Amino acid sequence: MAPKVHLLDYVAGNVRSLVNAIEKVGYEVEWIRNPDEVANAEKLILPGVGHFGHCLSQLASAGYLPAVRKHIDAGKPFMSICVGLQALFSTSSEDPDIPGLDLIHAPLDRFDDADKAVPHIGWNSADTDGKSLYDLRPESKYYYVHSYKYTYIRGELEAEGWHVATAKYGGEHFVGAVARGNILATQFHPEKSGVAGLRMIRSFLDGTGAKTLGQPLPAASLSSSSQQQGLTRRVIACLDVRTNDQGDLVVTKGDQYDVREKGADRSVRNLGKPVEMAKRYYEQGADEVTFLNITSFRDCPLADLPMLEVLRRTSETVFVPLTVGGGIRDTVDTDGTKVSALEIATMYFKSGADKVSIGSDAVIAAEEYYSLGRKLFGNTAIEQISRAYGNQAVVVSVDPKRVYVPKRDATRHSVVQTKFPGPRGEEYCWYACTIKGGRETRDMDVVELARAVEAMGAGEVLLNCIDRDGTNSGFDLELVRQVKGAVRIPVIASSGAGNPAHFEEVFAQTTTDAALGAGMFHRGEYTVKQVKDYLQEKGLVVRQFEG
Ligand code: 1PR
Repeated sequence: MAPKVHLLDYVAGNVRSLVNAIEKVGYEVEWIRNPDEVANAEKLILPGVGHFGHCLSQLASAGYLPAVRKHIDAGKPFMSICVGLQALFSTSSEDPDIPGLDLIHAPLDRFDDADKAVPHIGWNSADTDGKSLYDLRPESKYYYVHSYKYTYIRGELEAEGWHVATAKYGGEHFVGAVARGNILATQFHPEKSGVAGLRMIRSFLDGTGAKTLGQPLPAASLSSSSQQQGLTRRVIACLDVRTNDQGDLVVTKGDQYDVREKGADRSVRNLGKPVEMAKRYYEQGADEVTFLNITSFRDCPLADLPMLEVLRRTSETVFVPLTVGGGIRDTVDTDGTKVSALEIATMYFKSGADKVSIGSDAVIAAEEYYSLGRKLFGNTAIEQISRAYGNQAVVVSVDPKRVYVPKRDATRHSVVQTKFPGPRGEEYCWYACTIKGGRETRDMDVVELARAVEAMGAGEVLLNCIDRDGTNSGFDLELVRQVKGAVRIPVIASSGAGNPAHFEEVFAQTTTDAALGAGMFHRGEYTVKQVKDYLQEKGLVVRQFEG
């Protein structure tokens, strides 16, 4: 029988990937569902879900805090992740009235978003300054997603006996992991950090990490490290999924959102099976995998069990973040039961998703937001899901289309002066939001939408472009610049990637936070690794797959 590790079940969360990672390294998870059971645990893990106040108030109100302290004081192995690391501090400016565990007598604050996107999302280093810390390696990268942090001041935590791993984001140097005695806490998600993260989890569970804590790393491992420090350029593989005419769930890919073959039969293009393709892209080094259920608006998502199964199976073998989109909105099930967007998102999270992506419903919510004088009532899907799972768990997928105008003031919308004039030579365009996979165009531009969803608590924008989708002609840089100029949350450039140089171009010529490709990967024209190699040759920092 596999050895056991106990996980604290204090809030319904997206912890399936953590369970999968623990099982992958050969351990069995046993849940702790009330404070009395903490005493049964030898090794205890506190997963971090939601925000600081939510995590700590849930722990406190369920009566867990004394039991957790007792476990730690008894010297038994204890690991906490993400907001779980933050819980060790005294307070956070995120929820100033809620006290932390105060094992580290210091307050957390928010990243400065004046010069960079916040949340900090992506793969970054965990630099241990040449010392052993639970098998963290100088050449490896780890997946972070957070807005609050503790600024690293050399020697300060060390004076209290902590061993520290750090990372840099923009000009800020922050704490990525801490360890002391029986305690290990990571700001990044080891369960989402590929092989590097699994290695760390194993070293916690088998006890080697605690034994070797603070020992000097072998000189060879330091000198062999060619990896540059800092946040890497994030490359995402996207799988548009739908049922084909034979009823099978397939990965498809459109040209300007038309996914049917151009020949006489007009069947849905079938490019492969979602679970296998996701695994292939993970092994090529994809930093994230996104599934978009592109015909969800026709079906009730609750009846859409195959997509949940795709997530369950993918999350068993793919240890990078998984996003799922399609049909996330308040809805009515086939039997007449009302189901909220939050309940649908919860089903996806429980099946292994780390983020959900909202398309059509975000546009409708933004229209209401403006019609009600930019007031929020807490009832939109974005607000509800981000409150429960954190902003970083909510992506808004935008499907804009160019609308050309002859002059800057010919419309009330935010325009760009374009290098690619319209059919009548128009030099300006604005980007109109669409819903239902581009089938309906609304009187809302991308700037309005992006600002509204940021106000509602979205953590990221997945910026597609119907004009460029499937064209292999490169990303729409004008669109990316316009949206990046409008919001502080990260933006993922999407649509049009046809070769590795297009990725380099969008990273070099815009401030995009990530770039996404679909067709060029599905058709086998290039691998994700080829994109990464190309970016690396051009001097950009990337993460390569660790086998
Ligand atoms: O509106 O919340 O139900 O979500 C539906 C989701 O499905 C939205 O995120 C929407 O973007 C997506 N979607 C709907 N119809 C289509 C379609 O193609 N007919 N696909 C569709 C969106 C665009 C990207 C694509 C990039 C890169 N696909 O996901 O992967 O354009 O492609 P490329 O690199 O080959 O150019 P809701």
